[in-house]
Amino acid sequence: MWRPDFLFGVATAAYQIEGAAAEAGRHPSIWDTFSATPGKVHNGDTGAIACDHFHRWEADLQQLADLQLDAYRLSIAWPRVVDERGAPNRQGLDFYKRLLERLQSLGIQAFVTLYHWDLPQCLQDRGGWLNRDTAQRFGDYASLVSRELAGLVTAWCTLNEPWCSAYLGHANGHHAPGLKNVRYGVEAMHHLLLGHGVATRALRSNDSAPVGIVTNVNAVRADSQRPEDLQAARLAHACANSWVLDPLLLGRYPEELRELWPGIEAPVRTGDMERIAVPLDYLGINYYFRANVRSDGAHGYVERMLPGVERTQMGWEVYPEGLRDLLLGFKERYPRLPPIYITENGMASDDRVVDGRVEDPQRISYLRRHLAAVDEAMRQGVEVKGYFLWSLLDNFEWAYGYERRFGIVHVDYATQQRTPKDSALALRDFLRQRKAGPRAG
Ligand code: IFM
Repeated sequence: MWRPDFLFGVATAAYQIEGAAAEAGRHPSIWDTFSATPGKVHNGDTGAIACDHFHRWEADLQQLADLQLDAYRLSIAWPRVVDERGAPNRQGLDFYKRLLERLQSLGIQAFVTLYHWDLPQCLQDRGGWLNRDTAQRFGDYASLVSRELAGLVTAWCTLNEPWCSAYLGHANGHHAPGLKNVRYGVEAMHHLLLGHGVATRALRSNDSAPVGIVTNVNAVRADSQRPEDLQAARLAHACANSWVLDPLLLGRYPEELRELWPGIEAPVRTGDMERIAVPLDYLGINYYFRANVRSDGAHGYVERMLPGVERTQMGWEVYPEGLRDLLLGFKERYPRLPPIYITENGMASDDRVVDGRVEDPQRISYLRRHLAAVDEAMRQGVEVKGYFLWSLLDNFEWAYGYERRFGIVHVDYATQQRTPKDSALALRDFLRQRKAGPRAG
């Protein structure tokens, strides 16, 4: 059922696993500041140690090989490779160089994200993503790492989930830097997307690896067939999906944003939209759940939890068909849709080690059902080239700290002991079979 060149991988992000927050010249990011602020992260957790991957990376990469994975999606920590004056930090660059060389020698393809939310605090002090200049600084950073790491990367990704950086970080304050103003969210989004355009050009001038961007998408359900709830669902879809995809693939922001946030406009200057809509070599799609929405009685929408549906530890509805439907919808809406990778999909559960084993049957079933949804979309003509499970390891789940466990490998944070969960073993067996022969997978 899966073409031999279809990639199966897992994903992680620097701040969520590396730890070593103040080692080897790394300086603080907005997430160090935010997580150290009382009340921002569950239990006061921070990424200071996380999975200690900075010191344990060799064993963690061996784990990827043991699980028979084709590819690994990781991110580079900007404040680890560039110092506070913008100069290269050799120790940080060497860390990633060694890591990528090891992946290459293991035969594992590297998908490298430049920005998975850890903006250097020193740039935040100058306005962060509200300052247009940050897009240029992002381009400088992209230029440096692509010069240094050229030839070691299978595919570059500029930004991970700009929606989360913009909205959760600047409009509702749930994420770093913790600002709460929709106008800021709209401005930050524009500068993030501009940064994507600037970085894409820099990456392409130094390396021939494909360049893309990763966006999170949600399926949306209207709570009823009442016109106001249907309208609410239309606005929710525009906010969750089209806000990022329209500028990238159509070169304009969706009209619905004006209905949702009257009087708020992105700070677009001449030439910006052309830069943002630079052709992509691939699009990364992160999918987790469906949201059920109804009218808020004004011009917005609110979420109402649907009763009686399957949920994960995050409280997110499990709805695999949503992934298929979104992919088919994107194919229809965007004539310039590039090939797609599912760059994240997975679930959190309250996993525990019992007698050396972690049973996580819901995750195995989740994985199977979402892969079936991807397969269906492919059969109906969507070009999907790979699937990355979130995540290799249990890790720092942002505002939820370490309580939510997304890994297929369990981490005991007191001892840093890793235990592959049943889902990891099931995936390994599936991939082993697939590699064994054409009739197997
Ligand atoms: O942990 C995050 C990841 O950093 C970005 N995408 C969603 C995941 C689960 O919430």
